[in-house]
This record gives sequence, C-alpha cells and structure tokens, in this order.
Amino acid sequence: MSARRALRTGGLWFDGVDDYVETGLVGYQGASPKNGWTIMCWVKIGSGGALYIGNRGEEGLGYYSLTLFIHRFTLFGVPAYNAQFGLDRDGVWRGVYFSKDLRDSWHHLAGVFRSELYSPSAPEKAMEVWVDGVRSTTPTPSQIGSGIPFDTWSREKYLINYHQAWATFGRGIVSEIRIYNRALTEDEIRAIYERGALIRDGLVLHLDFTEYEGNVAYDKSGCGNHATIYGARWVVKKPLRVLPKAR
Ligand SMILES: [Ca+2]
Repeated sequence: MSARRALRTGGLWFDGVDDYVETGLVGYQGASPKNGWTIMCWVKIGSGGALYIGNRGEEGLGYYSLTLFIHRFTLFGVPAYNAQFGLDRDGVWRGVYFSKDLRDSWHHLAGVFRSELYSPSAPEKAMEVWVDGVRSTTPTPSQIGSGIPFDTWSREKYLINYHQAWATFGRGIVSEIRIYNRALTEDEIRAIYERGALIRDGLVLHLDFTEYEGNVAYDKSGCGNHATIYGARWVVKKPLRVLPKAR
C-alpha cells in the first residue's frame, strides 16, 4: 500500500512525546451498546511508533474503554507493533490481536465490537481486529479481569494517540479516522479499505484531516464531534509532506 493511495485525504503526524487529539465523541454514556461499535483508521508507524484510539481514562471511576491500539512493546503477551482491540481499564484487558508487525508501511485498521456475541465473562468473544481488510478474532494470550457489564463502559471523550492510564503517546501518521455506533459488516470494511467507500449509516465521528491548518479537525459525520489538536502536525497528501507547526 503506497502512501499516496492510503492518504486519500489529509493526516496528522504525532511525535510520540506529548501530541494528541481530543475528539468530541463520548463513549456509551452508560447505555447498552446494543448495535455494536467500530473504530477504524489508516496509520503509518516506524520503529518506536505507536497508535492509541480510546476514551480518556477514568480509572478512579472504574469505567472501561473500547480501545484500538498498536504498542511499541510487548503487551498482554502480544509482540510489539501488532494491532490490538478490546475492553481496557487500568488493570483490566479483554481483547484480540492481529499477528503482524505493522511497521514501515500504511495499514488500514478496524476494531469491531459485535454486541450479540458479548458476555460479561468473555468480552473478547465479541471483538474483531482487522488489518487491510483481513479479520482476526485471536484472543490475546493475557486476558485480565472479567465480569464487565455494559453500564460500566466509559462516558468520556475519545482521544487519538494519548492513552491516559498508561501515560503514553502514539507516534506516526494517522489518517481517515471513523467511528461507527454499530458493528460494520465484512463487505463494508473491505469497501472502505479498498475504495474508501463513504458509508454513513451509524457514522458518529469522521476525521479526514483536510483542514491543514489550525488546531481543530472537523467531524465530517454531521454529529458535531469536532476534535481539538494538541501539538500534532498536519500532513498533506500530494506530495506526502509534514507541515511546520501552525502555532
Ligand atoms: Ca509535541
């Protein structure tokens, strides 16, 4: 996958030190996520790179976040630079992973939660993580905690590239972030990966990063979940170029 194809729109470069984005999208607000959930993006990382998309931490309140991430170290028994997706809280993880080192080229990631498969004792059975249109339901070797009811899920905002509980920041280029309040089908995920299909049903956050200046990334879903950028730099598509800081 060439950068030119992957970067159909714009993107943001995160430095891995303190850059992140806070979106206006909150989690389930205590309601049952009866239609599922999907988080997706394009990403390119190198050595030392990482990606995190999840809710702002609420460890003190005991809430859980559906989180899609690539870590730079082995975590939950999964090698560095593999994609993981699952329910996360400080000291708790129930999830799945995709066994592939994702460094040094563009990849399309999707984390899908299928609520009809959910049980509090084995949440990972409702999880899928997709890389470049291919699905994995492989549970991570370490599954920590159990008995997670829907009403303890996070009601905090989604962050891009800041995992608050781990105090760690993502490093690399992120593009075309979409979050849906339902589980997308295999055909839909492939259509988005292969053609960039704009599927609007259930779309609650869509950041295509085509502003190229300023510190706001507008949500194109129509839901008004606009995002505030802290330090990350704009990336334009042709030629692929990281812009200097705007502020
Ligand atoms: Ca910075």
